[in-house]
Amino acid sequence: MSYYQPETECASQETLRAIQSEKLVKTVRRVYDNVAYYRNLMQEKGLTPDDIRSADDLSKLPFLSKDDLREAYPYGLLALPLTDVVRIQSTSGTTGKRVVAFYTQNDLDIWEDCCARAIVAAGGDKNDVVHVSYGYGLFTGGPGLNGGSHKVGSLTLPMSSGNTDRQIQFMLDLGSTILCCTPSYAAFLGETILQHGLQDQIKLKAGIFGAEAWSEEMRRDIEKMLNIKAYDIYGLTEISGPGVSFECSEQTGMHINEDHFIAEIINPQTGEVLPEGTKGELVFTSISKEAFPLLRYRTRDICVLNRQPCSCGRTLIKMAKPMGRSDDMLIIRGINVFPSQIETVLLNCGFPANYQIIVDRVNYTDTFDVQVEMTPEMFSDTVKRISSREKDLVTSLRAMLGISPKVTLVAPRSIARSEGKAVRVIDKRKI
Ligand code: DLL
Repeated sequence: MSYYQPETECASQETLRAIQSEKLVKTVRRVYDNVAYYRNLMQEKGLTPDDIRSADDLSKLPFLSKDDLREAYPYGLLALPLTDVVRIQSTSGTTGKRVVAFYTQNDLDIWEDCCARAIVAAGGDKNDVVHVSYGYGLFTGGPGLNGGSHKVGSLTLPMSSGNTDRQIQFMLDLGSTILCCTPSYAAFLGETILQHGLQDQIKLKAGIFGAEAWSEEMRRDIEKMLNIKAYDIYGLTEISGPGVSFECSEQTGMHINEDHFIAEIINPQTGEVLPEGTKGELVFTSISKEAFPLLRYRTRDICVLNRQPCSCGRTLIKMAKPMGRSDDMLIIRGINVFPSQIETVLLNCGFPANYQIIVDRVNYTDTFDVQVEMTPEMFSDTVKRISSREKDLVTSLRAMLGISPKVTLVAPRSIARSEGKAVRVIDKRKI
């Protein structure tokens, strides 16, 4: 088993807690002294830095939300003079004001270390060719994994997203062994490789896929198509980017880099901290950041934490795959629907994970349409067979969701492909 930084990845609980306490106390003091926005939030709760003596005092601190980041945009949460900052990244969100995150050189080093841990956990070392097809630029995916790969000493291919034929050409010519991209792009690359009959010529052994929700069924599909082991990676721009947590060989959740981030699970309605093993909203406090440290940042990701011993030897707590967001859950005709549930049904029924959910409101009633791509085999079936498949899918979706969508099977490759995060939901309702 290899580790990138075993002294922390495999440290005892006591050591990790002591690191967290020491760093938290320092971070709180620093933001109170340097960031008026935080000082006000703490003063509103009657808190001073002296009230935070260890990680056990974390729950006394106020939460921070995306709205706070928008309000403080662009420099209101910066904890250092701008002249000490060397990089800006930004969220991939398409609505509202973007969120910007700032990094000092030390912040970048730590972020890249986190990504290096993920690459090593996926079996990477200096002999590997790491093919990075996450977007580069403001999005953190490309720069994060690129930096991590450099730290590991692997040969790094900064492909960025798009131009699928060129991606595959480089993969073949340069013998890429580890692919980093969104799971939906990995599936698309897999499909294209199979279509061209090139599966025996690629040398991939592992993939590091994240930035969007994907199911276990989708993991198995990608693993089969590309003949690799597919690892999950999680992160968010506000907290640094990819590598906040990463999967190991056990593939039963992602280890959180606890020497840099303290995780909590809360009840999204009340803000109450929930015990380990309970489902709730994930909250992160960054304790190593110099430029943009966030205290108790509400991610809106619904998740579960678990500190069972892991066969890989890491002691870092694990988070489950996010199970949806406390804010992207669709409420259709009064029923809660998670896109991930629909994906699970589709894959279980033998459909590819290329689908789109279209929700609208007509005459005060919600409409709920699911368009699903057929495989080429299904597409050559008779019209009668296709419509019977549609009916079967409606039955399976109703069983899972408690509500019936209108299902339309569409031609293979007719749903627009994304080079970044897939657009799964089109909600046209103006509520
Ligand atoms: O998506 C950072 C990233 C890049 C992570 C590359 C992994 C790989 P944002 O654009 O700020 O940052 O989006 C963050 O994406 O709050 C989750 O809702 C979702 N997300 C990220 N990773 C996963 C994952 C990047 N592995 C938001 N599974 C987060 C499910 C994920 N959702």
